[in-house]
Amino acid sequence: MNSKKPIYVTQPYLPDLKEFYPYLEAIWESKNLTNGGIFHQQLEEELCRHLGVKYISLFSNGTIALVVALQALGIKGEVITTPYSFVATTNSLVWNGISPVFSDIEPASMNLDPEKIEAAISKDTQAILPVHCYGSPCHVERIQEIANKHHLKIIYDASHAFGVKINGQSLLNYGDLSTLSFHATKIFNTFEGGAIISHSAEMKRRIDQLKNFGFVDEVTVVESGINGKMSEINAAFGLLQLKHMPEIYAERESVANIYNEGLKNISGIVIPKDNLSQTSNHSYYPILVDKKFPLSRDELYEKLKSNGIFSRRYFYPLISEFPMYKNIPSSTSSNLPVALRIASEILCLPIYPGLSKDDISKTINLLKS
Ligand code: T4K
Repeated sequence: MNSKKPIYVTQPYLPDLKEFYPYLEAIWESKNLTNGGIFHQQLEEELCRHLGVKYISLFSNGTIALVVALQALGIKGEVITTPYSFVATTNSLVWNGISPVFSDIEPASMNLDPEKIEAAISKDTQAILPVHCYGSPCHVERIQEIANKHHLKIIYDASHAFGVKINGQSLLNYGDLSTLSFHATKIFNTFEGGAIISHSAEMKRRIDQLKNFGFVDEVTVVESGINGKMSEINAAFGLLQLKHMPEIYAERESVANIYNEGLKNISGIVIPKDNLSQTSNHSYYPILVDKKFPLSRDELYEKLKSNGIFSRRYFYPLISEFPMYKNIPSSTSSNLPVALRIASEILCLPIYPGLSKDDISKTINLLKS
């Protein structure tokens, strides 16, 4: 029952190593290591089918995918975004010389509150960069209405939203572009990796040029691109991982169901509604530790840690509290009261395929005792 091995917030899904050998042999045989090889092409095709999207461009990580998505749409000026995310979301703006403008989140989804976006729009605003935090869908239709009204682009940071469906289709089909992260800690991983989902062949072509230094052919470079290419070894691992997605989704769902049941009547522990949703990909298991709980969120975090359970405070501190962002006008606490409260109450519990029932019970029991 009391296993000594540490329990992390996540562990990557790794298929049997033997299953990977044939892919490695094929790479050794072809000597094609990168630059859009066969596994890269195959993974793009299979991901389009798996996710239900038209065009995907693979990247070496999710951060460079965000940086390139903003470049591809030619965004400048100001972009409205959430302070409640991993810091890469805002960093990608700054790497494009764009000024981030933080807008508050709403408590239920922990995503940008659409009703607060319009107040943040200025004459310099060119786009909105929301995050489907924990894979929980943003209010995509309302955000689209606002964007249409003010002629703004929308780029969704969908790093957590692999495989999430809404209104019978992929969540990734909303907005002008969506980006994914395939980092080791994500539900679908290629060790490191990422992607941009686009909706036209022309946009995909532009994105593919941008991630390949701006090359269109052997001797022609049409813009100042970057190197954001995914290698063959990462793409091959993605192909193998994709075969295992049914069991990955199922195992995550069963962990979430055990938590949902075990935590439902603990005073002071709030289970966000997306944890209970049939359409969640269960990429994270966030809970809120409110004032009714006998311990503060940080005390609970420490208690779990001293028992070998490494939960995480995703996302505390807010991005707007980091030194490089805390002095921008929209970072004031009066502008972000909901995000500040959620950041002070959030705790992400361990969830991953292979997490044993004993380890889940150990976590639940520590929250109950
Ligand atoms: N946008 C959003 C909304 C994101 O969440 C992220 C990434 C991005 C953009 C950028 O995408 P990438 O450029 O990363 O593709 C982790 C990840 O490094 C980061 O990818 C992720 N978000 C963020 C939410 O979490 P840390 O600093 O918490 O990672 P780390 O190394 O502490 O790992 C957490 C736990 O996972 C470890 O305690 C053990 C386990 N782990 C981790 C790694 C790396 C493993 O078992 N094996 C591993 O290889 O940031």
